[in-house]
Amino acid sequence: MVSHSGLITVMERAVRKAAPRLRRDFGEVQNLQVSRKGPADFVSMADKQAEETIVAELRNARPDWGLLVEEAGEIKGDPSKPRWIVDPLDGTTNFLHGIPHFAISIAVDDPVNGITHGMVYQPMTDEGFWAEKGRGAWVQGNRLRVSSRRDLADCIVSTGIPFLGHGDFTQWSRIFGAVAPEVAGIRRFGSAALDLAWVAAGRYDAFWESGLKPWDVAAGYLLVKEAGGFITDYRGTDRALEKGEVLAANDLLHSRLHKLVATSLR
Ligand code: 2AM
Ligand code: CA
Repeated sequence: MVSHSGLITVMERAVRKAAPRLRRDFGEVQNLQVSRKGPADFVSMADKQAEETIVAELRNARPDWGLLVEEAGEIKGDPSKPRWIVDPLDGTTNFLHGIPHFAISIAVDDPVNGITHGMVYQPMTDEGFWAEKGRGAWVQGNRLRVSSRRDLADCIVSTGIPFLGHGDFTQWSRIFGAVAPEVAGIRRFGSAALDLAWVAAGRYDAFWESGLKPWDVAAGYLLVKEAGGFITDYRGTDRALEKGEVLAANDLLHSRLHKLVATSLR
């Protein structure tokens, strides 16, 4: 088992505190599927509860740090200190539909060094993917490494499809039109944080999505990098996080996919 810094311990404690309640609420959501009103209000409560638990735990550990959180927005802290970036429930739509594919995402954003720590925790499988800048990416004590597939024809590529009128569907479908005929499969599982963690774990060979928020991407961004992958925006620059536009892949495939993406958007 690899040793990690105290910050990873703090993040782990926060996700483990929020997870049992999320699991219980998820069980309840499955019962509510048949009710006429549906579980929407209940899920937004579950989301808020998880956020409150996580924020309380992180603030308690580092009282002077700021936070950027999906529901509560920006909570100011000492600007010379790092801040937490938190998504208490990534994959809310899955949760709402009783689909057990969602995660908690927490990252540390340092004013000088950028994202230095990241954790994506999947409550239903009890998998905690974490990374520390310069110290690798890990899950359950095992080092993560992006896949070594080099033929697009063998690859599974994950994506996020623009939904409910958000995002640029024309752009997405152009990229899809260029990538889909070349690869073994495309997946849309609905949690960007887990998509990135799974690229880091070599389960997916690549991932693309735009219109993402910092809390969807921050932890997964570091996981991919520390697992030896490449993560850029669609132009191939290092601004994926700021732009919320992500092309992530193993080191052997990124430039080939980037060419396909660039050509399709020309
Ligand atoms: P969320 O679950 O925290 O909202 C995947 O496309 C990303 O978009 C997810 O990380 C998800 O984060 C966000 N998202 C928001 N609304 C969505 C929807 N209706 N369907 C799919 N993803 C959605
Ligand atoms: Ca999210």
